[in-house]
Formats: sequence, C-alpha cells, structure tokens
Amino acid sequence: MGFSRRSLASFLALLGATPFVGASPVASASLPRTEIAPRQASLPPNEFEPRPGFKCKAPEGWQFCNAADKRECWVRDKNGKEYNIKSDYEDEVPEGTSREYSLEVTEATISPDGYPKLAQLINGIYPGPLIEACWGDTVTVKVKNLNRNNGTTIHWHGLRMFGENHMDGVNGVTQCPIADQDEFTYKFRLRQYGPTWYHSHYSSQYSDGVAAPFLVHGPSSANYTDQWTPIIVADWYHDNAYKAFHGALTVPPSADSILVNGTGRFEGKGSYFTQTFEHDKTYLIRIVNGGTDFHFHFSIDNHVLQVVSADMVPITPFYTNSLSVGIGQRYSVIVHANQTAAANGRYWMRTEYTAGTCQNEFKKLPVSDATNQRVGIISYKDASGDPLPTTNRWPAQVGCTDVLFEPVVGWTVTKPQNDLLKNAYSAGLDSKAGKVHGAVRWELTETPMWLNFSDPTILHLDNSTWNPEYAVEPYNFNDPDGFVYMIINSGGGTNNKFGGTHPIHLHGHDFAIISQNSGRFDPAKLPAFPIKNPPRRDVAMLPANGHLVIAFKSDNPGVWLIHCHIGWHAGSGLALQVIEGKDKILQNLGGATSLDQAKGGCNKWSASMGLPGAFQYADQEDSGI
Ligand SMILES: [Cu+2]
Repeated sequence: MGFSRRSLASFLALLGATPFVGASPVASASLPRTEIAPRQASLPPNEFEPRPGFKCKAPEGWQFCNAADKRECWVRDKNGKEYNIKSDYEDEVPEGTSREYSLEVTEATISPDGYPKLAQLINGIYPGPLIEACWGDTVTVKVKNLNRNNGTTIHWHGLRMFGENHMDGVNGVTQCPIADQDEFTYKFRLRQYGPTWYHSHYSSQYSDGVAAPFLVHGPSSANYTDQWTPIIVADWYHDNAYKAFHGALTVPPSADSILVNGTGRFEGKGSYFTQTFEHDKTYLIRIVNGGTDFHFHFSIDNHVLQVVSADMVPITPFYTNSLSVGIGQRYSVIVHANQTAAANGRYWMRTEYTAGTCQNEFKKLPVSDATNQRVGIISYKDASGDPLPTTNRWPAQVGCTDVLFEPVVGWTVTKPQNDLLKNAYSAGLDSKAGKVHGAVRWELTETPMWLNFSDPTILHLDNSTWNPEYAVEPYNFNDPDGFVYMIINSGGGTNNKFGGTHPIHLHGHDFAIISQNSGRFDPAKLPAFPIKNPPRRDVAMLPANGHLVIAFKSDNPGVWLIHCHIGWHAGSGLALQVIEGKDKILQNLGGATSLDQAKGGCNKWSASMGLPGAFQYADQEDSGI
C-alpha cells in the first residue's frame, strides 16, 4: 500500500499537480476518504502539528500521515516505510528530533484547593510543566535542585529507558539524590507514545508536588478531532508529605482533597476543573493517576468513554461509562460530545474512590460523599443558565480491580526462563518481624527495602552479594526474547504478612499479566503456552489477599525497581530491585564513563550532607524511594 501511494504522489508530481503537504494525495476522487491528508498547509511534509502550536519533526524526505480521520497512521520514511498503530514499537521507532527542557525543583506555598500549603514544586507550579514530544524524539532534561532541605531525582514513569538505565532517576538505585544547587542531565529516547508523567523518586517528595505530565504524540487506535494534554488526578495532603509519612508509620494518613491538574475543593473553597466541549467533536482525553493513596473511577455524566490506550500500550478500543484507574496507571479515552440531555449544557466529571482495601478514607471526604467526588465541569460551548451541572452519575462502579483489554500489537508469551518458585514474593505488612528501623513495615522480599542514598546500586555492579536491605534480586537470563516471570502474592509468606491491594509498578519494561486473581497463585495452574496477546502494561493491581503474576522480557540490562506505587507503602519498604543481566549493564549503557555523572553527583550529595539544614542520615525514616 505504501508503495502505491508513493507511486501516485510521484505521478502527480510529474504532472505538475501539487502533491499537497502531508501524506497522501487528495487529488484523486477514487481514493477512500481516510486517505485525506492533514490540513497543515504552511508546514513541510516532514513537520506536523498534532495540536495547535506544537510541532513534530521528522528527517528531510519523511512525511507525516496522521490526520483527524487517519489517527492510526503516524509517519512514513524516505522509502515509504510506514510507522503506524500496528508497528511493533519495541523494534521499530521512527526518527524524530531532539528536544531540551530545563527544570528547577523549589519550595513555595500554593493553595490548589483554597488551603495554603508549603509545597515542593517543579518550576514553581503544580503540576510541573508539561514535557511534550513525539514518538522517536530524544529528550534532554536538565534538573536543578534549589531545595535546601532536600535532595531530588526525577523518574520518567513508564518510559522503557532501553539501554538507558542510568537515566531512570531513582536515588539509591541509579544515582544519588541531586544535592542543593547541583544539577543532573537526563537524556533518553522516546520509543513508546502516549500519556505519562514524571515525578520525584526522593522519598515522599512527589506527594508534596514534584510531579508533572509527560506526553509523547503518536498514532491512535481510534479517531478523534480534538485533544486534551494529560490531566493528573491526585489526592492532596495539607500536611507536609514527610510528616504525613511519619504518621503513616503507625496510622495511615487521610488525604484532604482531590486535585485535577492542580485544581480542587476543600470545605467550600477552591474550584472545579473546567473544560469546554463543542457539539459533535471527539476529544482524546488522557488521564494520569499521580496520587499517593488514591484509586479512582473516572467518569463523565451521560458520556461514554472509548478507551484506546492503557499505560503506554495502544489497545483495541472498548467502551465503558466508568474507568478504574490505579496509582501510576494512565489511560487515553475518546469522548464523543454528542449530548443534549442537560438543559444548561453542563455535565459533571467524577473521580470516585472505594475505601477499604483500595486505600484509606479521606479526612473530610468520606467514601459515601459522592457529591464531593464530582471534580470537574464539562460545559458545551452553548451552555447557559445554572453554572453547575444537574446531571446524574452513571450506575455505581466500585472496587480496585483492573479492566481487561487487548493490545493492538500482541505479545506471544512463552514459558518462563526462570524457576518460578525462586521468583515468588509475598507483598505485605511484616508484623511478625517486628519493628524494622523503628516501625512495622511493608515489604516485597522478606526484608523491607532500606536504601542508603549515598550508595546507589548502579555503582556496585561488581558485587556478587548485596546488603539484604537493598532487596536486590539478580535476574541473569540469556534470551532477550524470552520471558521472565514474577509471582507476587498479597499477604502470607514466611513472615505471615498482612495482605492488601497494591498497584505494582515495574521500571524499564512493560509486563504481560499472566494471572491476576483472588487467592494465592498455584504454579501448577499456569495457562497453556504460548499465551497469545495477554493484557500488557507497567502498573497492575495486586488484589488484596490475591495474586499477580507478570512476565517481562529480559532485554534491558540494568537495575530496575519494582514497587507498590502507594507512596506510603513504597516509603515503608514494599519494593525490590531487579538486577537484570548484571554483566552486560555497563556495556549496554556505553561503558564505564556512562556512570561519571552519577559518581560526580554522589560526591556532591555526600559533601552537602554536612551542611546545616540539609538531610542527615539520622533523619531517614523511609526506604528512600
Ligand atoms: Cu501498596
């Protein structure tokens, strides 16, 4: 098909016809409607505006092919090779451009819900600035820490970081915290596309505001006319997050309000998140759960959600009226603005939660108070009259389970390379082990994680053993196309742990979900091999007293964290480090000098610790992540 299109374009060019800018010819009436090229008359074919004012750029001779009625296509190279929704993005990534961003982490008082709080911020705002790029781009981000009392790092959540483990931004694992006045330059290639976020991995810091949206433009499995940049939905704590964590060591803290892109309400103050719809347009809405202890159900009254991607995995579209979003998970949904039900033209957007095993109940927003879990107002362009919607919610959706879906590009998962029983873990609260570092802690191995910021694992690749508190698990397997399995049971284990629901997040990989259910996993009950196209993502829910079995490809040597994304649980110690292909890591990163920046950063961090007001080890009361 690509060949015939090129031939037609060349033919038209020979005739002197203007072969339009963009992708394919519009001159021929015989072409189906989906062949209409994007309207970007002022741009050369190798440039494209996915949304007004933001430009994607491919090399000379390439042509973008994405348009409102052809979202499955992205770009064609000089030879007509097409990168589209069916491209296996693990192997095929288009050439993009280079982009640079500069971030500063500071401290300032903000009142996102009408209640002032001394927050930690990126470039002075919460959420921090959107990092926006296109599939195949290389991004360089300089992060400067201007926060006297704290270190920082920035983690690029859900990005594969293929061969870029040293850019993963986890203190104690891939680098030391960035010291006050110091900076760290992250550089990585965007091999996937879709919405995500970036956040501090320095203790509880992201809960205080060091979090921001990240968007990689690319193709979509369904068409849309308009789009929102990602919205971050999170629980917000008026207490300083470190203080809240300190409380969490005995009693889990309660959040105060729900923020949608930094807007929320508390005791009658603050405001709703607002957006406008135009009749008959279709909106690509990107939702990020950037919470600390908040699992929500997203819905818009009277509007159906067409779900097109989960985490950064494009999926066969499905419809739902309410979507369950765990912490760290991302979804793209398309909403058709086709409603006339509300006389005043306004509709509620809701983020409803389920207390209990999902999360702790909010202080002044009980789970039964559905009224105040209405967080946004969608107004049609012709809306008039009552400024508040009067619409009713969809039938109640509860629980904290993941939806099932089918990726567009499927994996065929073969049997495990590893001995399953050696990589089975129990996630839970280790009450039997008693107090560790002064508290009863959550853990994934039989030891709660406890990292020394000044001594990241990546600088000790020659070790054959590690401090048990680093919770290091070596994974040395040889077949990069083969699969490594990990069994995570909730509760139980030799320490007879208390189970719970946990959003489990793996760095550096997507994983296939092999089993996710109630009860302990029985290895005798593995499905028949090969497993064709299971759901795949980078955060999945571990059900309370149930199990989650994941399989990932051991194709990305490095030190990768897997952890619960409930901030209090990760801080308590529910994490382990996968050391993947230990002997290949350095070579994979580009040799020993690739760690020079990490080493230099550690020297500055160690020196800074003696300064008054700065972090001291005596102050440490969490795992470090
Ligand atoms: Cu957890």
